[in-house]
Amino acid sequence: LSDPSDEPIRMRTISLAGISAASRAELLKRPVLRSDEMIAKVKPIVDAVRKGGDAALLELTAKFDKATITSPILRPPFSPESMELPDEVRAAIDTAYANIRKFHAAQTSSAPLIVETSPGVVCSRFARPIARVGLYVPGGTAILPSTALMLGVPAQVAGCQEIVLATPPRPDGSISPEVMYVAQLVGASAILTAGGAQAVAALAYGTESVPKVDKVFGPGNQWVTAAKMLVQNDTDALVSIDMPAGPSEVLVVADRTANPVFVAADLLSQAEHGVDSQVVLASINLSPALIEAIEYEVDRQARVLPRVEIMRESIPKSIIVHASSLDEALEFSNDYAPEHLILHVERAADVVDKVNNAGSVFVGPYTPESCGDYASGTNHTLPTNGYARQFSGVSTQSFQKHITSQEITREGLETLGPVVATLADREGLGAHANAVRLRLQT
Ligand code: HSO
Ligand code: ZN
Repeated sequence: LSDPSDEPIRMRTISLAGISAASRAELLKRPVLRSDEMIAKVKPIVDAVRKGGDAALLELTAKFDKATITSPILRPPFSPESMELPDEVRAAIDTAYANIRKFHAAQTSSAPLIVETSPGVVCSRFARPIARVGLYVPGGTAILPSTALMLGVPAQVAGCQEIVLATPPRPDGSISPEVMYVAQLVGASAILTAGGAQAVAALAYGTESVPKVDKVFGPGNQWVTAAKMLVQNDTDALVSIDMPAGPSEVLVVADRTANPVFVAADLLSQAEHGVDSQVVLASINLSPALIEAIEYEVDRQARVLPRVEIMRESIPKSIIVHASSLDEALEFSNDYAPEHLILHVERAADVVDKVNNAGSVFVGPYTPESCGDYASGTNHTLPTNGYARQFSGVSTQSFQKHITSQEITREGLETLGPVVATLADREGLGAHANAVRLRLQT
């Protein structure tokens, strides 16, 4: 038997030249998420928490997270010992927090939009925070204080009153000090020490101790995603979700100016997230020598990385797609609609104009995706699975809703009223017409 560590860690290569429509469509697909099957699997868990409240939640936490806790909720002030961190980690979190806050604060539109559509008819639109939000921060193979920042900062900036941060406990029942520190920075009003579908259910319905929220945010495994989809469809829960999240992805577009070391590093930084992570390299006429240099670098860098075993699975499922022009590569990228798009091309900033579908774009050789993942200011909660065609990443607006309002003067109604009455009559809705005519008769 051959030693798996002797196998090169390589991507598959496919050329777009002369490709059939069916094969091209195949390339654009992600591994299917069997959402209906997963929803059926999570339903008993969601129902158990809904009916059994805290007791069911604690039982499921003991079963899935192997943690015995007495209460699922922590309230501030959180103890300083629970967030003890090395100075440099704390300083790094502080800098990331400041940058993310700066970018998300700039997204708020505090001034209402006011338009006089015709004389005496004034329409306006203004934002209000969603009162109660639940932020899911995954546990599992990595602790993710960065996700706590990406969800907590816009919630704080938007002015949400109740911010419940949910994350699975460690076996001793505690939460990592990094996540505790972020919870305190973003002003979380409660920490729910639970994970998986059970945490989503507790947030959606509330329990004796867990506050019910109005919207659930955050990435998670298939269980979490399925539970979010399930509760979103239950009118009893009256809850919405940010977006259907799937495995993380990146598409890198590279031309002859690309640095193979940087390209490989960017591909691997996404491939290390999980065995189902999607990594695509779209090559624009790259020479065989440059392709070989990238492949060599992928293998060389992966071997010495701590999560090499994950990359041994995700990289062979990933693809190098050969395009013969910048336009062909961008057309492919727009059809794929990647969560992250990295442009390792000449005059990369000019290419951004051609991007129509992507969660977030990383422009030029010195812009690794890692910066957006952690600290530049943009949000890393982004649409995956091709949903970048119709979804935006999480932003401050995701934590707000917009209300419209109007005020019409007597004179305004004199001009607009007959228009409304005519349309109401056409729809056979006499009471609507009356609401106008009775006023104009006085
Ligand atoms: N790339 C991930 C976000 C993340 N990266 C968290 C590091 N930590 C989702 O797109
Ligand atoms: Zn990442």
